[in-house]
Amino acid sequence: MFETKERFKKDFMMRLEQREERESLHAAYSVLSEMVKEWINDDWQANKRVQREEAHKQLYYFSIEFLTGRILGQNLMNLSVHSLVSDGLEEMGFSLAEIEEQELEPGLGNGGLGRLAACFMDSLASLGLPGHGYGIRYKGGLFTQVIKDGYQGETPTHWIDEKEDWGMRQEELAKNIPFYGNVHLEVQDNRLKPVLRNAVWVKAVPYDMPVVGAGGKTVNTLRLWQAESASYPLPEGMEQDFYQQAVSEISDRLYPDDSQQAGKVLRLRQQYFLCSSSLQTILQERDYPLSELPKHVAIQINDTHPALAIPELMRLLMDEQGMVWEEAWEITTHTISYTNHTILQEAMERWDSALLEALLPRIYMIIQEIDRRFREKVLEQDLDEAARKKLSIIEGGAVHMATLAVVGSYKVNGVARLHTDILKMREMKELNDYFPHKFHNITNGIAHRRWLVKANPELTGLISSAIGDEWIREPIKLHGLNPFAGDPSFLQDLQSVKLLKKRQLAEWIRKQHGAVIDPESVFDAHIKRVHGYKRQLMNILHIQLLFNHLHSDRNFRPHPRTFIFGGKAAPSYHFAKQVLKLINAMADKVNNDPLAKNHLRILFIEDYSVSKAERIFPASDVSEQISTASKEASGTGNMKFMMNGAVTIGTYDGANVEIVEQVGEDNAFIFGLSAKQVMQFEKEKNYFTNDTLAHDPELQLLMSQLLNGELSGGEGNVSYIKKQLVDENDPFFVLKDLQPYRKAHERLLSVYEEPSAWLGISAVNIAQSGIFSSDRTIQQYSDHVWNLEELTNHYT
Ligand code: CR6
Repeated sequence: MFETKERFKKDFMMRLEQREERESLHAAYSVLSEMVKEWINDDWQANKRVQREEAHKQLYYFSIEFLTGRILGQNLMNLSVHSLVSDGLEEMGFSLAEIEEQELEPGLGNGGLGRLAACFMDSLASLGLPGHGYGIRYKGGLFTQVIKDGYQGETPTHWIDEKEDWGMRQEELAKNIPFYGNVHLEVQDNRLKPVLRNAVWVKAVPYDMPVVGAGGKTVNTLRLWQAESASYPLPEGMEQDFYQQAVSEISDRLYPDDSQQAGKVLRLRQQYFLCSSSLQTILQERDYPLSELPKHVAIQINDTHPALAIPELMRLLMDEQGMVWEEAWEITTHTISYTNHTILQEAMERWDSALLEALLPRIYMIIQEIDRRFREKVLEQDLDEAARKKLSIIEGGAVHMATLAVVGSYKVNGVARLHTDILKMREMKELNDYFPHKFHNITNGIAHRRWLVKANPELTGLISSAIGDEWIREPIKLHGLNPFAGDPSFLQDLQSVKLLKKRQLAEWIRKQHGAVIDPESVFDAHIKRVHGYKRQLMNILHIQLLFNHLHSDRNFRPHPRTFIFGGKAAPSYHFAKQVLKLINAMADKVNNDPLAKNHLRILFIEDYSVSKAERIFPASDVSEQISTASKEASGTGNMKFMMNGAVTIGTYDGANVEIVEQVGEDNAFIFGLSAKQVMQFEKEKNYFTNDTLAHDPELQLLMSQLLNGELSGGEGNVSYIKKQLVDENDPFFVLKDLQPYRKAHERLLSVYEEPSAWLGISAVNIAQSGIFSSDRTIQQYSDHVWNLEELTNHYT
């Protein structure tokens, strides 16, 4: 049905005419997605058969989040029929872009971690590797952000339209998961066996989504579990209503916390629900002896959220399959590997032992035994008390999930070189000393197909006209663009493309938000979750410095800039919510100030999401990557900007370090404290905000403007900001880095005034961005961790 344009048009029309509401865009979406599903399905079934018959080793990526974004357009692109469909629809009077907008966006992730998982799914399939995702089918994705009077409000997001869902319910593959109960030792088959009595059972029903790789040949599966009532008797005294409510809660909504551990029992239920259902499936689907599991299966746990996979696999191998501890441990620790995504203490998962024990009594017993055995080994070494503590899984009444994850995995990786070094040298030093061969780095990457080819077809066309289109298959070949950084005619075209993308964004903003922005101004974007360490506060305070400067110095009339912000704050994170309010209050003030508005504009984009990101990255000139050095494990937005030719202003943090290594210091604007300096201050506790303010009247003025409520529409609106900056001595070094940040902006603007220099920098950024494709990342995981084999004949 997609073989030729004419065939497609005929088929599409025929199906549309059978629909009741055939005039509506939604009907068009429904028909088109139905056609794509049918088209994919044959290959999907064939893939499943081939992967089974050829006995390929399978990777399963366990993640509590998969932030896929919209799916239809992505599939059309990977099936190589996007332009055929787009042209065909246009001839029939439809716009594919409008049809794509009909799709409810699955927001099954908070930010970078969930989006990374989605990029990995795309790269696995596109490289022809058998890798599948296991996650949860939350009914409510991340909340919808509603800004009212400058404050963030949250409303639930329901993304599932049962009729149009890309996920296919697989009733017959449902699994049952036990919670609570008590463990009894009983004699069964002549041996003592732990049996869980009086448990509460929950049914897990999988919804399978096809993941189509580029070229359309490889189709993997993203399996999302939904919680439902099981047909088991309820424990004594439990009411049916109460039970049903508790069950439906499990897959009801995504936790909205980014880099903050919630510590709630519901979250733990979600984690176990995911691990148990996925592992049960993997073990049941196999047709090889269990002892060979590591040869056939690799399981990657995305941060510690699925770390219960370790004791759960032990449980299944011992209690259900009758293995002894040693053999089960050998298999587990050769099957599971772990990626760490943060060193922020508040994000490190530590579960209260009593809570874990009550919810998962058998699992807790197994964790205790893992801990006991590991302690015994550690005792054989000559270590001091502090080091031993760091090597304990259960410590201080809590289960330390990162320690469990390291002990139970065969490989542990950080997500950018600096982050991995910090893990090895500081956060997990003792573990790294104990297991020197486990730790390694694999720097994150992004799906260039979505973030460049799909999001920016105009730039894609320009690149291909210069160097051919092989780079789409092999993004490292973007290097071929380097000589064009000095080619005036290419740079002029690059400028035209950027201007076009800026115009498109401006037009969309006018329609959606009613705001007017000038495409000739510098588009400077800071889009990501709102968090103390990401320092949106520093950005907005810098704008106030500029505002003050404009009003005090007649000669200061800089090139117009539009500062674009987008991002959500966790609903209970008061500080971040005040920063958000501050941004909106500043926007009101600056955009309405007769003098300032000719030079500065502030735009807050409400309800930032993947689809909005797809519009902002291509239209940005400047990429704000200004986290406190050492705090951002990697960042991936930084890579999306770079690939679209935006220039980084940032700190030496996360993957920024490697971006600058790629482009050279002349092609990025780096400022501020290094990770080493930050960690030194933290260790010595010898940084004092007042020292920074003492000799700086500009900062003093700024602080008084901030603290008296002038910037935020009221003093009460900055109470948490004040607490952090003043009472807590500015832990993210916002004031300390503010003047260096301002100077970096000055340098940046002076280069921007010289178009050929600026565009040359932009071109180098694109040319050097290929290494940040997640294809490279996935190839590294495959080579160094999973040991997968490419499926035969995946490209034809
Ligand atoms: N918040 C890191 O903070 C990284 C992503 C993906 C994060 C971010 O720097 O790019 O993971 N960490 O590796 C966690 O979610 C724990 C993130 O998205």
